[in-house]
Amino acid sequence: MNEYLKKVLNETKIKNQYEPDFIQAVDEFLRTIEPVIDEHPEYENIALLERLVEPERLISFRVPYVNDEGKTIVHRGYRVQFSSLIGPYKGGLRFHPSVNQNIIKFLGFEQIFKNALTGLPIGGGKGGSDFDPKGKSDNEVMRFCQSFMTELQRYIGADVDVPAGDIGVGAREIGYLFGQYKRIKNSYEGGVITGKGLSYGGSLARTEATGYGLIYFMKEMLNANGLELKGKNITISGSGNVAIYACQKAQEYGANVIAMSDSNGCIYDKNGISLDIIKQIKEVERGRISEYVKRKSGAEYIKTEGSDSPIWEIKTDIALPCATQNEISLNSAKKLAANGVLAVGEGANMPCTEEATEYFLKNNILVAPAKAANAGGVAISAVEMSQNSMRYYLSFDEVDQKLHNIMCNIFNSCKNASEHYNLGNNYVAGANIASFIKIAEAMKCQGIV
Ligand code: NDP
Ligand code: 2IT
Repeated sequence: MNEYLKKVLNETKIKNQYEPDFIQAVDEFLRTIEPVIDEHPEYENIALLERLVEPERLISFRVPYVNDEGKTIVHRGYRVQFSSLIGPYKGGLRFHPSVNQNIIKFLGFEQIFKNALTGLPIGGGKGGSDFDPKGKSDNEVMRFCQSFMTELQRYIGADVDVPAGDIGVGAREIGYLFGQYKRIKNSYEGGVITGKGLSYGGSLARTEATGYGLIYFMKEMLNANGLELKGKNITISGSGNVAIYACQKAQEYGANVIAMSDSNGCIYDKNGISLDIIKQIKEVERGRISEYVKRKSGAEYIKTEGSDSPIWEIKTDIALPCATQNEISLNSAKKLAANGVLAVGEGANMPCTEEATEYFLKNNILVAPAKAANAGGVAISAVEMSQNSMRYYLSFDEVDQKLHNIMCNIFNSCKNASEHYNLGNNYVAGANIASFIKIAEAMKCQGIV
């Protein structure tokens, strides 16, 4: 490895020793941009990489709320404002018990490059809390969101930092967060948050965007490699926002989605998942996926035991991890490969461990990397922001068409970058290189800041 890269990576490991996921994200990134660093020895003198891995700002705050029993509960809130190089900080909020500084920083780091790939003017940020909306009443979720926003509002704004949803933050939470922001500011600033409801400033097709975008990217990637989506068996982990709309678009394109999951287990339905049942369980009832087998004959439920999800043991052509980070271990990667998987599409952020990604690439399994493949959500968030600025709405088809173009452009950027550096169809490296070139150029232009 190039000496400068080695030095930055070592420093990152020392400075952030309690943040393994952040180190993993930086490690994977730095390894792949080596050919660009080799061409630019001048970057070392301006500490370009040292600045890149250090967030512009990291905010941590107390979030107290009163639960339905009258007890006061205290959570921790975060916002990392990683990079404002090419636009206001932009990225989702995650509410999940596993959230800590490490998780928020890895997500914020990834977001810089994902957002750059969209070609739209958005910087990188991320936030969230260790609050778990699961099992809470609507009133509890509302009180928590109001408390969270009462602090967060000091740091955000349509031209400053624009949050959105992520795990545990969907339409309900965004509504409560926006309502409280507006109440405090006494001003309707639609562009301060995205993923808003359609009745108060949201964009058509934002709900679908990440999942649809993943499938648009996958289709381009398969076609470029002489394969097609139609008729393929697909397994999709998770059954939240990304998983559901990936399933919908895959089915529209004639693929057969045979399995989905949640954190407790997976369902295997070889005749094809009935998405209406999944939507009813997950979007309406907020229930567990195990319910599915009670409503659909011929389907099987397999409980998760241990750390690996059983979904990766099912034979499939295409695997779409759409739940969470590091959900595909080396062990799961080997099982997928042994069962003949052709392609992996990362709907979640960093869902494959570094060893798993390496294993796939070594075994000629195509990988659609998260930064590129799941960028459709944030891209349409940016399109929501522009509609809010224009005080105008685009139709569903107009937004969907933009999404499709953006995902095709992103695929081409990854492909061109990997081909330019003789990396074949390593789109993991392609995505990192294409976005890094853009970010590095902006850093050079803006001086030492
Ligand atoms: P949701 O909260 O809607 O759904 C999350 C799904 O993943 C649920 O099925 C959940 O199961 C499962 N899951 C979450 N954490 C774990 C875990 N630790 N182990 C196993 N399963 C888990 O979130 P989204 O669909 O919005 O997000 C899914 C992924 O996609 C995340 O990695 C997110 O960062 C990424 N992403 C989201 C975008 C968006 O626009 N929403 C955009 C780009 C990426 P359970 O209900 O049991 O917890
Ligand atoms: O990871 C992501 O890109 C998101 N959760 C969406 C971010 C956004 O601002 O829409």
